[in-house]
Amino acid sequence: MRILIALAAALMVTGTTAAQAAAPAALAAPNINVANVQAHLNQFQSIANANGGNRAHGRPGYLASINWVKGRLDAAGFTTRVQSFTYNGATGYNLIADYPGGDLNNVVMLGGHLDSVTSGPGINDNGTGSASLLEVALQMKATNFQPTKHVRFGWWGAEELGLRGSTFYVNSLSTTDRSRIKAYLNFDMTGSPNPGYFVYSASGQPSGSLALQQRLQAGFTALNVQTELTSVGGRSDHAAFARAGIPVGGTFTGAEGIKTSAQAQKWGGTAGQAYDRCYHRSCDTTSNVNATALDRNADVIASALWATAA
Ligand code: DPN
Ligand code: ZN
Repeated sequence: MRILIALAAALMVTGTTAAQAAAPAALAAPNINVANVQAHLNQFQSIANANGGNRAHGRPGYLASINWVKGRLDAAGFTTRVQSFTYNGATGYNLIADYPGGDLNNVVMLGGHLDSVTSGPGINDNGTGSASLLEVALQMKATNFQPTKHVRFGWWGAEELGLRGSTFYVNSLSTTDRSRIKAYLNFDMTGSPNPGYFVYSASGQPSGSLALQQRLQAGFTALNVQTELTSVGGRSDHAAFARAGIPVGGTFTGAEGIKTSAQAQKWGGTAGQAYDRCYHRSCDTTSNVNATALDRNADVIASALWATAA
């Protein structure tokens, strides 16, 4: 909603009437209801609780997570596919979900990893990105979004063991199919409890996209949130796409890094403390999520998708 309000306000400042503003506003991304994202996080927590406390590669909580997300997407009319791979003697899974329609030669892809480490349920890392992507996907259908481009989502396995699932997916594509993917947006940790608002830097990695970086920055600007650029390098699944020459972007609220006092001034939270003190620990539960950061990032995911795929 805040993005819509900002858009309407901007139009009114330039003298556009409310009636005239209705048409462009209708093309704007929906506000993502953070309560829905939190409900998905509760599901991931329940899955971990029922499966030895984690959702890690090769453990039953991982496949249960895949099956649950798949069920929600199937019910919404997505075309889903589970891609299996083997790593470390265990079967891993990627979930690929295609939104029907759009130009198959112009694919916009969004993704994040669904696996946790073995030491905990992985709710901020990366239940948050996974749940936000799921809710954005469901809202495409709920709002009957009909983008020009084809939209595909990926939930990756075994990221925590070295980007295994996303790398397997990219390697599985033909050269032609790879070239059809015009953008890949990655979301890994978007609700850190002492959050920063970081956008992947286009210059900090191979094939980082300035257009995607600026689109994500614009999403935060519309919410009146200041951002910093970050070079996430090879630390998450965008790296597999970047290495294949696909333009990438993403957002991140921080892991083990320490919030500076300048950052606490502009973002609130606690200087001198990690963005996520429970990073890769058993305490990365549903209590380890900042709802405001989760909400803002989910809205930015939607705004970037609507702008990129429309
Ligand atoms: N790769 C993330 C993890 O799963 O541990 C942490 C991370 C995400 C670091 C994004 C930097 C940027
Ligand atoms: Zn992660």
